[in-house]
Amino acid sequence: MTEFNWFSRSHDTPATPSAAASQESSTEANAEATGAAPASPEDYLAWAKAAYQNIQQQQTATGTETAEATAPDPEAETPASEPEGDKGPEAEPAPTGPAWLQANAERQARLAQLQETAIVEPEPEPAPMVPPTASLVLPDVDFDEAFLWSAEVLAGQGRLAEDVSLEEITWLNRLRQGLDKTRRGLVNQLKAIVGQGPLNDEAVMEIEALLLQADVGVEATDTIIMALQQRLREEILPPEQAIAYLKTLLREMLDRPLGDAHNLTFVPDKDMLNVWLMVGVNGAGKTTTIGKLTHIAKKSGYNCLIAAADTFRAAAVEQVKAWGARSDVEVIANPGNNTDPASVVFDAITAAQSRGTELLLVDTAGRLQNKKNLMDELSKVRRIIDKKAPDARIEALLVLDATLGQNGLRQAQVFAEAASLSGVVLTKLDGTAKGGIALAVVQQLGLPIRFIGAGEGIEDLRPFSSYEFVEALLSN
Ligand SMILES: Nc1nc2c(ncn2[C@@H]2O[C@H](COP(=O)(O)OP(=O)(O)OP(=O)(O)O)[C@@H](O)[C@H]2O)c(=O)[nH]1
Ligand SMILES: [Mg+2]
Repeated sequence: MTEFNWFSRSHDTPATPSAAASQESSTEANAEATGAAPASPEDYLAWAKAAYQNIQQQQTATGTETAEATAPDPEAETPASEPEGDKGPEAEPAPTGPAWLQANAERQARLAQLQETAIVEPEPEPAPMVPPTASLVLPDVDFDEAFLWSAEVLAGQGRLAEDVSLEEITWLNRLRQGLDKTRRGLVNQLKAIVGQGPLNDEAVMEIEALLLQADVGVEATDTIIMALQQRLREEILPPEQAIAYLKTLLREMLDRPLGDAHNLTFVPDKDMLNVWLMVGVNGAGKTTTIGKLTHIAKKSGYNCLIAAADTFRAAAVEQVKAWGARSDVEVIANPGNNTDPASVVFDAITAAQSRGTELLLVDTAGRLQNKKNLMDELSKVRRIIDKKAPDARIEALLVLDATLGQNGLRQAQVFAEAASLSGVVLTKLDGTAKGGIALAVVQQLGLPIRFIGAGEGIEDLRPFSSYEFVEALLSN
């Protein structure tokens, strides 16, 4: 099997022109309906069962290998045929026979075993040290409502049941959980309002309030309401259909900055240098995002390097080095106080060019957009990259803390000018964030969202998919 690319979330097709490849995979990842999507609820259920069975088998298979995912192994490359990547130490011996049938019995047995031990040995064991890679330990998966929901979202995008991993399922659940509060507030009330047919003034005001509360922002809210009004004037839609229309509308808005379906997925090109410059205000999640991106990139077979260009705080270099170590990726830093970040970037590009690095991630110091000297420093970093790596594919990503809501957006324009932004990473969607901020971002900044973070763990970052996001935001 070809290598699983976690950026495109598909298996790499070797020797395909990259433009065509990304076009194709993007259609698959984002299209609202593809030929392959199941047609009926029964088909969805069958799909979910097949995916579940497959995941159980994957887990059983990796359980038999000596699991060493938590110990850094500088020699080991993730095997190309193993899309799962890191696995927690699964101490259970592999059972024989179909995993699907055995899963429940096994879980019961394990539970009984645990209970037994608790009686025999009432003294609580000292809690084991949780290793920093604890989030890599994959939990047992239940065939429950959450699984079914995730399966439906993946199937709805035309994904193949045998291609789906537990990580994707758990990630979708986490995203949905993060948007839980927003969704509860939105869906039922929206349904109640739009289900009444053409929107009267009162209804418009109610929807407006709902969207503004969800951080959608004034501009995007206006756009949504106008479109909804227009549609509901043409035809009275039952609530379910009105919500379905709203979903399409939101997806279109989220994908609009991408233009004519061009470059829907954000995949670093192989066999050439890609430089990703991460910028944003203090504490937005730049360094953490770099750690998570490195993890995805390594798992997808990229040759990576990190530039520690946050020379503002000594601890910043240590922090990014710790992240690098977790994925076994080298960090180029310049020891010494107050070194020029641009010179670190220069050194890192030199190193990247001589080593055939494919993805160079540049960590920068957090800065406020109103600090002119710091913004000038950022412009200089960007200029150095453009000059020193003219043949590289350069992306500048603004890392935005989603919990800041509209306040977070004020910074963007200045960053856009200093760093020539090409996209946004939305972090902390697991917390108090209201998901509507994603719509405000694309509407007000005109920039596509490229990744979303929902947690502090190494696995808690995913390429943005408007389909998944809108489902997590609006489905029951
Ligand atoms: N809950 C949650 N916390 C996050 C997420 N991303 C980052 N964080 C946390 O946010 C805090 C700041 O993250 P950093 O990565 O250090 O932020 P930064 O932008 O590099 O900060 P500076 O270098 O100081 O500008 C840390 O405690 C992270 O663990 C996320 O998606 N969810
Ligand atoms: Mg940082």
